[in-house]
Amino acid sequence: MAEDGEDKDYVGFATLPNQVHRKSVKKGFDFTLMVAGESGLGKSTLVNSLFLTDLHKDRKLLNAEERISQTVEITKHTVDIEEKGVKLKLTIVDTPGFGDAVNNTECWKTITDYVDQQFEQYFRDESGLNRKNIQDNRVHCCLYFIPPFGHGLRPVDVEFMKALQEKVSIVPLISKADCLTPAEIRRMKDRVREEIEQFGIKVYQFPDCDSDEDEEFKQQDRELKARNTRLALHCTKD
Ligand SMILES: Nc1nc2c(ncn2[C@@H]2O[C@H](COP(=O)(O)OP(=O)(O)OP(=O)(O)O)[C@@H](O)[C@H]2O)c(=O)[nH]1
Ligand SMILES: [Mg+2]
Repeated sequence: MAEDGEDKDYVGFATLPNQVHRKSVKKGFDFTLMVAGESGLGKSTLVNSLFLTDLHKDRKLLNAEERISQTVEITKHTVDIEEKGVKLKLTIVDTPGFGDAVNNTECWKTITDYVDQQFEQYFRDESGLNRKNIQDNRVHCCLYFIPPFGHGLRPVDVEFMKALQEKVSIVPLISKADCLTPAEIRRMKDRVREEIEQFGIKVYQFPDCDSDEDEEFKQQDRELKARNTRLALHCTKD
C-alpha cells in the first residue's frame, strides 16, 4: 500500500482521498452569506466593515451622501479569499430592511424569492451539459438581525425566520448590542431563546461529531456548541 508520497506511481483506490482533496482545493469553495432584518439595524454597516472598508485606518468623517444609505434592493458583494492555498469565494448578500412598507405582512417575499431563484439556477446548471464551472450562488447561511429595543421577537421576526428556516441555515443575532447593558443583554437573550423554542423556529445547530473522533476535536466541538447556544451579539461600533 502506498504511504503518503512514497510511491508516486501507485494508482489504487487508496489515493482517492488525495485526489478528491487536490481537486477540491484547486477548484475552491463557494459560500454565500445573507444578512436580513428590519431597516436600520446595521446590516450594511456589518457587510462593509467585514470586507469592503477598513474602519480605523485613515478614518475621516463622511458627509451625508457618502454615508451608508438605506438599502433598497438586494445587493451582492463577492470577495476571493485564500488561506494556506485553499480558495474560498465568499459572497455576501445585503437585503433591504423591512419595516417601512405599507404592508409588512409579505415584506420577506423578495428575500425568499431570491433564495428560491438561486436554488432554481443551481438546479438548471446542474442539469445542463456544461457542469464543470458551475458557480454555487445558493444562500447557505442567513444572519437575522433582531432589534435590541423590543421585548423579544416580534411577529414579523417569527414569520420571517419561519419562511426561511427550511431553505437556509439561520443564525439569529441581537443587533446593536452596544446599546444594551449586560443585564439587558442577558434578559433579551433568554427571552429570544425561549421564544425560538416556543415558536418552533429552526436555527442553525452544529452537527453532532462522530463518537470515534479524537478527544481534542470532541472538546473543540463541545466548546463551539456551548457558545452557539448563547445567542450571537452584533456590534460594529467601537
Ligand atoms: N449603535 C450601533 N449603531 C450601529 C451599529 N451598526 C450600524 N449602526 C448604525 O445604524 C444605522 C443604520 O445602519 P445600516 O447599516 O444602514 O442599516 P441597515 O440594516 O443596512 O438598514 P437598511 O438598509 O435600511 O435595511 C447607521 O447610522 C449606522 O451607523 C452598531 O453595531 N451599533
Ligand atoms: Mg442596508
